Amino acid sequence: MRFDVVTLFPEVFPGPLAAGVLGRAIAGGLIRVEAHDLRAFAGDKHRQVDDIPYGGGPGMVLKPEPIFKAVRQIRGTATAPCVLLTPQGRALDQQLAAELADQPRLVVVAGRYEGFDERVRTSLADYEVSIGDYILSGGELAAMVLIEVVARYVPGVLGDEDSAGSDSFSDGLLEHPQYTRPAEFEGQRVPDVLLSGNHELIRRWRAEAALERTRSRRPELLQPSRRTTPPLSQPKES
Ligand code: 6GU
Repeated sequence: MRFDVVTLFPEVFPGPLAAGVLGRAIAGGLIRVEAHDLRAFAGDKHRQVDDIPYGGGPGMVLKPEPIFKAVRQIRGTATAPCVLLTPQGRALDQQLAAELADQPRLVVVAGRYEGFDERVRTSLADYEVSIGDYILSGGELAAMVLIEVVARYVPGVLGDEDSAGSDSFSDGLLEHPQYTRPAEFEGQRVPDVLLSGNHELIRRWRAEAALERTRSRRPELLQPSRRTTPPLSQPKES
């Protein structure tokens, strides 16, 4: 899968995406991340990509022309949905990530300043995505988060270890507690059941612990309307 990122700060990519699981997927050619400098698509010699808002007000707005030009030129004759990263977008979750991972290619646009000219939203973006209810100064970190979450659904990106689908949210619940050696640390013992060797009891204890943790910390995840998260281990074609 290929991600083309349109940004005013192409130098920050791939950044942390080059580490760990995703770094291996990039090195192995399974995932490709290309950053494109929005300023290179500006029409004038001052390479201006923003302008003052009609109607007045503080801050600058990203002009439509450079963004339309960038996305069209990057796409070429290929079809690749355009994902706009903004705090007004649809909240990113595993469900949306799995949907985006069905695409062989995405053009991801990271904004800055007070935001995009509305026509970028209405006539260019196929998806508008937010990574949470807080404000970042720009979409670059959000783009990295989106790329990582989506790439984990691409077959082969996760090794067998990780793809077991036992992560938080693989079943829409928070993860159960985990322990490793020693069996006692500073007076705190590992629950006996985990040392018992009884795999059926362990499975039941973990299921109950995951449910209880979700109930106490994130009860909204148990709403029937939200229990639609596809497992990470779900087989997918191509
Ligand atoms: Cl996608 N962009 C910015 N600037 N802030 C955000 C965000 C995106 N998602 C949450 N906060």
